[in-house]
Amino acid sequence: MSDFQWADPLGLNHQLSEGEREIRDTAHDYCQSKLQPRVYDAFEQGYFDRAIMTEMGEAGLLGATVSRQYGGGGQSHVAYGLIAREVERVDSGYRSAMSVQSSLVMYPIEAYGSEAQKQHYLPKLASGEFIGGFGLTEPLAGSDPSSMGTTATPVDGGYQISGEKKWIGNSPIADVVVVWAKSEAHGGKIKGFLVDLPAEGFEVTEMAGKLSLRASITGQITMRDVFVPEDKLLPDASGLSGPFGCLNKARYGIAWGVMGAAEACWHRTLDYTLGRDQFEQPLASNQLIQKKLADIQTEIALGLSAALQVGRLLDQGIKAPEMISLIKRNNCGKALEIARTARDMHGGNGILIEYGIMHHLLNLESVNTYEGTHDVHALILGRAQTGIQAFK
Ligand code: TGC
Ligand code: FAD
Repeated sequence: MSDFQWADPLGLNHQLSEGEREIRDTAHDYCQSKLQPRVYDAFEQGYFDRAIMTEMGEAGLLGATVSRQYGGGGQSHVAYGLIAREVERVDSGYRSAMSVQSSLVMYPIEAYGSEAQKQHYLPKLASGEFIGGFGLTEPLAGSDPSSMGTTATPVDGGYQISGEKKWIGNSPIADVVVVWAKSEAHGGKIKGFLVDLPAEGFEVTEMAGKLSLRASITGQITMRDVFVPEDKLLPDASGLSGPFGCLNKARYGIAWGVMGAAEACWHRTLDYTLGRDQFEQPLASNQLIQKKLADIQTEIALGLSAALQVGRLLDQGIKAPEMISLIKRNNCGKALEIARTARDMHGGNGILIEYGIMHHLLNLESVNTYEGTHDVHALILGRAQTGIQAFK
């Protein structure tokens, strides 16, 4: 008898530790029982339920890799990836909220923060009592964050920050935003500042009109002379490697997450094509349909294996951002193609939200773009091969 399992063709399950399976199952149960029932309304109405963050905190899904000493999960990178996969199986917007909190807010505080900052923020972020945002992108600085215009000017007791940030996940409901700014007191180097909200001069407008990631909340920020005390500067981050260090973690999680969205599309499509007859036979009995199912299965199995491999290397302390670019780019691009194919295989029903495909397709357009676009990651990989910088 073959050990082959169609839903886990390369035996990912056998590669996981007992603890990793446990956190995966906890995440799966929470996501299917609590998130899945509310996602279609949330997507249609463009609504993020703030209670989700406290629920995720209670389930131990926030700050999975952050030390237990500060309220985090003390888990492996693989465990974090498994959580992302389960959350994104429901919706990329919910995974975004989790990723921003875990990788883009908790991680920099743990990696670059003072002891007092860690003790003050991390337990509250882990429980979901606090919500965090990460402000790097600006209206005029997207793929090229080095061209940011936001500045921090030294004043008595701290800094005054001025500038604009665009596309900042969680920011309209955030208690703290990690703002990246060029600091005059540090020779114009990029530094990270913890801005507690509300703050005078700090305005957030919820971005309207998104046809993607509608179940997450995104803001545009204007800062005019926002005072940030000295003890809110992240002491151990300097230059672009500060924000990029956070992006490494988030991009890695996304590589797992999008495979969850792709798996959801795959499983629904398999059920649909087995259950729907055309020309007096199930759609699934056609060679063209089976080929598409085999292609989807193959890409997901390869994408998950690659994510697992990178996760294990990260757990061993290997630092290779290019590896992360490779899996972020590949898995996002493949997940997007899979969602498009799955939508097509559902015929007209594929555009109806209750068939559970179209929101993934629309979401994955954003996921393919944020955290470094598909092409920007190609340029990172091209530079690593050729030694030639092709960005400019
Ligand atoms: P470059 O010259 O390559 O590097 C400047 C400095 O940064 C260091 N560095 C890294 N450090 C750690 N990890 C990485 N991945 C790093 N990449 C670069 C580098 O060593 C250097 O350090 P130093 O000390 O020598 O100064 O910088 P560049 O300006 O040429 O950058 C090029 C490029 C295109 C690779 C980069 O700018 C890039 O990745 N652009 C994409 C921007 C991006 O990803 N933005 C994400 C915004 S946040 C977001 O989208 C959140 S959505 C989350 C969600 O909802 O899930
Ligand atoms: P641009 O940089 O203007 O790129 C436009 C196009 O040009 C792309 O196809 C790109 O690949 C291409 N391009 C750019 N440069 C080159 C080049 N040198 N060579 C070839 N092609 C090039 N940012 C945050 O800081 N925090 C967040 O929480 C956050 N959340 C987000 C949530 C959503 C829903 C979205 C859509 C974005 C979010 N972002 C966030 C911003 C995101 O990271 C940027 O959108 C992304 O980095 C791309 O920047 P841009 O949109 O300005 O596109």
